Amino acid sequence: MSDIDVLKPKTVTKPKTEQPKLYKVILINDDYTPREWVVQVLKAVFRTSEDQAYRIMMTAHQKGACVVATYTRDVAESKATEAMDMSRSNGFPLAFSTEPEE
Ligand code: TYC
Repeated sequence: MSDIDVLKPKTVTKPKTEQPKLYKVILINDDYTPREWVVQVLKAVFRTSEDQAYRIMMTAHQKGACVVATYTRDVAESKATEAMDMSRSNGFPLAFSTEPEE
């Protein structure tokens, strides 16, 4: 056995698994959806408290849009779709978009 073999490390370090990219779900303001409906949808789909939902809704109302939360791509897209489908079924044009985090 050469000296080199004796010095070989006995453990192999596995490369760390990459963190999945996160996507923001963004609530978009409009002039038609009632504030109460926005709050209900945020609570039901995004599991926010009443307080958080009210603040997110008011931020979108005043600034035009507000980040609701971040998720993996599939979860972000399905929550945005679920929230919009619920709103359409009830006659409201409430919109959400998704975009990757920087
Ligand atoms: N602007 C709406 C109203 O005055 C309420 C609202 C808030 C709608 C936030 C959408 O993302 C929204 N009735």
